[in-house]
Formats: sequence, C-alpha cells, structure tokens
Amino acid sequence: MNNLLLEVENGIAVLTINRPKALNALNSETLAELGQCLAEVEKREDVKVLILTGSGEKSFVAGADISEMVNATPKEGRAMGLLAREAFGRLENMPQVTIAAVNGYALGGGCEISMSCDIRVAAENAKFGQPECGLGILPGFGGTQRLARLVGKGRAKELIFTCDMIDAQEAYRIGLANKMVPQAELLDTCKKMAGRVMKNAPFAVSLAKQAINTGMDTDLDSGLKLEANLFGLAFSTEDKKEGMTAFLTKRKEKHFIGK
Ligand code: DAK
Repeated sequence: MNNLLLEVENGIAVLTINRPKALNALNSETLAELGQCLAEVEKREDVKVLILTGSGEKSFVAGADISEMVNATPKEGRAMGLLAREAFGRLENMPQVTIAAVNGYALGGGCEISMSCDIRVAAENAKFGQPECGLGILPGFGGTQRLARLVGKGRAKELIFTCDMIDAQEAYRIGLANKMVPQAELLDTCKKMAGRVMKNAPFAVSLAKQAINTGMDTDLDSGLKLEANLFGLAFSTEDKKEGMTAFLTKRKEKHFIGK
C-alpha cells in the first residue's frame, strides 16, 4: 500500500491515510487501496474496532485530489466514483465499529469519509466543510445524504450552499462530531472509547450497528421489524447466555466469544 498505514494491536486497527504532502487528499490509488484494505480488515476476527485517521497534525483528509480531478473525463470521474462507493460502503457497513479520529481538515471527501464512520472524535484544531459547490461540483461521496441525516436538512443545506468551514466546537455543537478533545489526546481518546466498545459482545454490537444503519434508511415500522428479527438472532448466541449469566451470578468478568 503506497498511501495507507495499518497497525493492529489489542483488537484495534488504526488505519492512517498517508499523503501528508497533499494533506491526505484522496486520489484514485488511495481510494482503491482503501477498498482493498477494508475488505481485508472486515474479515479479521482479531479486529473489533477500526480507527481511521490522517497522517500529520494538520489534516485528516482535505477532500478528493483536485489535481487528479481537474482534467478528468466523465468516464474517469465515474471510475473514481465507483472506487469511492466501494471503499465508503465497506467502511459504513463493516461488522466492526469504526471511529474517525479527525486530526485537522475534514473537507469535501474528507468530511464525507468521516461521516461513513460510526463515530467522529474531533481534535480541537479540526475543521469540517463541504467546499464542492465552490469548485463547480456538489458533494459526491454521499455528503448530501449523510450530512443531512446527521445534522438535519437545514444545517446540511447551509454548510453545502455556503461552503463555510466550521471548527471542532461548532461540529460538536451541531452533532457532526461526537466529542472534541485536544489533539494530543485524540488517538488515546479513540482507543479508550474502542476499549469500552470491546467490553461488550461483538456480535451484538454488529447487529445493533446493522439495525441502526438499515433502520435509518427505512420507515419506522420496517426498522422496528428489523430490530425484532436481529434481537431474535441475538438470543441464539453463546454471548447472550454469557452476558446474562454473568449478571445473575454477580460475576464481573465476561468472556464473549463473538457468537
Ligand atoms: N487535492 C489536492 N491537493 C491538495 C488538496 C486537495 N483536496 N488539499 C490540499 N492540497 C495540497 C495543496 O495543493 C498543497 O500542495 P503544494 O502546493 O504544497 O504542492 C498542499 O496540499 C498544502 O495545501 P495548502 O498550501 O493549500 O495549505 P493551506 O494550509 O494554505 O490550506 C486547506 C489548507 C485545506 C484550507 C487548502 O489546502 C484547501 O482548501 N484544500 C482544498 C480543500 C477542498 O476544496 N477539498 C474538497 C475537494 S472536492 C466524486 C465524488 C466526490 C468528490 C470527488 C469525486 N465522484 C463521484 C467522482 C469529492 C470532491 C471533493 O472532495
């Protein structure tokens, strides 16, 4: 991989987009590598949580690579879109929990990739924005859909139509960022959050993720039916026996096996 770094330790994968000279902008090669890397990670049973971040202290991801897009033909644009769809789709729906550690600029495709993660933790220097309309395009990696779902239609329209950049505090205020922390504490905060997730039954967590993701894109009744089905599935697991037995016997230690 030329543009990504992957480290796995104690159940946590830290995936770093590593193109610091271009503020970690996403070119086609990086998007293709992301798709391939996530396809590998989602199969790994030793990975329970994935943290996605950018290299350096200035930028998470400064968007799609404008130098690659400037002369791209519609055919090339479409190819890039397909690569992104594969990568972002995997990120959004992989069974593991994903946390974006937003360590600086999260603009355009950078904001969009953070929104494909389950949770966003922002460093105090983080800046979010969708500057596409200023480039003569519109958000195309899911921004019009995911931003509106996260912060509401009115705020999403304001951000997309004005191309305003907002700081971490504002992103936290409107619910785009789950948390805001000093940059020096960013990875540690994400790892501690991952640790709290990993104390729980991993299969149950992945079912809950599926219920939320699918349910948010459907009507309430269908979402509740889906929840009931997945709830039933959880009752077939060893982990359900383990979690409930530990409670009833007042045992603190739980040994979840992921099935
Ligand atoms: N692409 C390419 N290079 C970039 C870049 C980007 N997005 N962002 C920064 N760089 C490069 C700069 O060109 C510069 O390179 P050198 O000149 O040193 O060679 C280097 O990174 C440092 O950047 P600056 O010198 O500009 O640094 P500053 O601190 O002055 O400014 C900044 C930082 C983040 C405010 C500024 O770099 C900036 O505004 N960057 C562009 C942000 C942006 O507009 N991003 C959105 C891109 S549009 C698609 C769907 C979706 C999309 C594309 C296709 N399809 C379905 C096909 C998504 C589009 C987008 O994301």
